[in-house]
Amino acid sequence: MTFSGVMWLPWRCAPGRVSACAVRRVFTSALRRRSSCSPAAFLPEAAGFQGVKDRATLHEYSLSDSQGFWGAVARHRLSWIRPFDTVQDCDLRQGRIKWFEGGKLNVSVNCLDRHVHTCPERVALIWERDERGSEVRYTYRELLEMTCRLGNLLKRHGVKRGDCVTIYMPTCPLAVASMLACARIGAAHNVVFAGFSAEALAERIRDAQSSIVITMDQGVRGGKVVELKKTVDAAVESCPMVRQVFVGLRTDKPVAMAARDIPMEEEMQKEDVVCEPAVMDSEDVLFLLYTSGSTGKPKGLVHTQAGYLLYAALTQRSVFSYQDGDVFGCVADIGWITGHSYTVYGPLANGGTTVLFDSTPIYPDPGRYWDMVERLKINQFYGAPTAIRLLLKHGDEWVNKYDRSSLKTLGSVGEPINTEAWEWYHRVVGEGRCPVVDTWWQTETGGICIAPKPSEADAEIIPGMAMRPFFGIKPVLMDTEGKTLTSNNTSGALCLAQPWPGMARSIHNNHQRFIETYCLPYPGYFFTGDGAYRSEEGYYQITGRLDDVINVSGHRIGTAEIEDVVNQCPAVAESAVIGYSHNIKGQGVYVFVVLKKNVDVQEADLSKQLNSMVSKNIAKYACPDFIQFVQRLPKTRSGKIMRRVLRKVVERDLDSLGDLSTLDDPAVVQEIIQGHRQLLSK
Ligand code: 7RM
Repeated sequence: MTFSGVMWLPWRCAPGRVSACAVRRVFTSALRRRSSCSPAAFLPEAAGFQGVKDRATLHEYSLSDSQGFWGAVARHRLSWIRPFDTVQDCDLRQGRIKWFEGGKLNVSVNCLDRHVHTCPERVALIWERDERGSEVRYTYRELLEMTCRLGNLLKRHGVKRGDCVTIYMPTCPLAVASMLACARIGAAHNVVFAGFSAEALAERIRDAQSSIVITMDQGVRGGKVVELKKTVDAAVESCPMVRQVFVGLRTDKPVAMAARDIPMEEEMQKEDVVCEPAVMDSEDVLFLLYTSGSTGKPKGLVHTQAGYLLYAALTQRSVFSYQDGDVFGCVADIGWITGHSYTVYGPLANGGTTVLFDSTPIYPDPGRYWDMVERLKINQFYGAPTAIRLLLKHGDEWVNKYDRSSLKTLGSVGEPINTEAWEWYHRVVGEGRCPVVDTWWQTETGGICIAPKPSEADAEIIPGMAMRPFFGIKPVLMDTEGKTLTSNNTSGALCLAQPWPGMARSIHNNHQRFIETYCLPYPGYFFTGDGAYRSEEGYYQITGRLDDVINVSGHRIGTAEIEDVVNQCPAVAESAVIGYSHNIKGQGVYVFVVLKKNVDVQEADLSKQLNSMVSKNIAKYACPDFIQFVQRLPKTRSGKIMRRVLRKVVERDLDSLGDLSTLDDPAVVQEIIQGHRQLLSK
């Protein structure tokens, strides 16, 4: 596919949008031709849908006959042990979400066995290790064998259907096998990003009530050793329910092994290569995945078997135009939902070849991604805007050094992609010939909900816009009163009006919080927490979070989580954390701190201490970029911190501080502005 005919069009800014007011539109050369794409090109099973002629009517059909649509797709795409009786039984008002009830299946069979039957020697995984040029390939046969041995080992150590296994590992084949082994024996997994601290890991182990942890001796990332086993040791000290820790090997350095620790590879060798798959109900739990919300406590979102897998598989194939034989390169860590859906479950359910990227974009140099694209002949590359912005700054030569002719589609995820980064990705990385798909979705949605594709080959793609809802997705914008905004060229709170199979079912141990967070704000709709703009043409652009969640380098973090840690410091009276625009990370962390009276500390020492507290209690990425000590915070007379004022100060948007009349003492604003200027001039 080739893009040509680039032109500029005026851009109508949504209120509050910061991005450029002009945007380029990219048309394909085929624009002037009429599309010859049939819906069967997007979805072979659509051939049976009466009267469906193109993508738009297929999308309408998926909404108007949701049962017919998802029923056909589920029968066509998944291997069932027993067919389902009903397609869906959902009521968003009550937080009841059930898909494909009565159906029985096993997710690992769908991801492995059925491909082993047809093409056992096809490569399932390419592990792109930190050491450049040392990639390792695993066929479907080998991955199934590893999964079965591990499944048997877990069973031998008492793991049962319904148990939850915590996985604290880097992105590697053993981690994928661990996820699939859980699925095989009917246990749920809880993958915790291996960059999280011992405290954060412990909190997630306890909340998930996990008695088993799987980890590695050490990780290797960017040439540096990451002490995974040591971190697990520290974490399980405060997790009395942990019975066993399975330890895989990555480096040669021996690590201390206690009585509860089990050397994984050694023990796996003793196990049988056949492991009977558990017969699971569609709505049994497949995994928990913790994500940040607007309170200090992360929430364990619950995803179930059939609907999740179906949605991940369908979106992976159609949003990226993935075809059999392609090499899919999603560089997300398996600790995030993107790694779950587009490194593991989507590609494997489709019998694809998926890359496990276990390094950084700039190790050993900023050519790493493109060197990998050349070496592994990657056809679809899926990454985060923060990395694209970083590489853009390093210059085109790092890209041009390598042959990227294998690339067909480029994807972006995790945060808004600014026009400059989009253009560079499209023009330099993709040589202007690969569609760039800006994909919007969340841990909660399970898979991509809004993306430029699938669409007719000649359909336009607008830079920095997710644009089109996926099949079965009905976005609506709401005003502050909770009324639906029906016109175009409008902004509002983004809700999804119909349930879809990939959506999260609950928050672990707290269904009430699930209902309150997602179902109650706009009764009858799923509230995403994001704001969006709908253009004149009806395309969607995500404008950012509406709650106190910020996005640092594509990592979601609640400001309240950081505040909770900062407030634990004995010298701190109170604090407020604000996200501000950062030209590489997307957002940076800015902390306002009020000290207790009569404490005698050096601000510089305290800053260091607060930094290490955040790193120890959460993760390095959550560390403050700026800490400003203030006498007091701007508060309303009822005592609420006016974050809006703090946000305006750090964004240096002093002309629009807004109504300050409800402030208890408006003089505080000048104090804060002064302090902010001083901090920046240091
Ligand atoms: C997949 C993932 C979800 C939040 C979401 C948004 C933001 C994600 C985009 C985006 C603008 C995008 N899951 N977000 N994708 N914002 N454009 N294409 O990131 O649960 O970790 O984060 O990320 O705010 O609500 S997540």
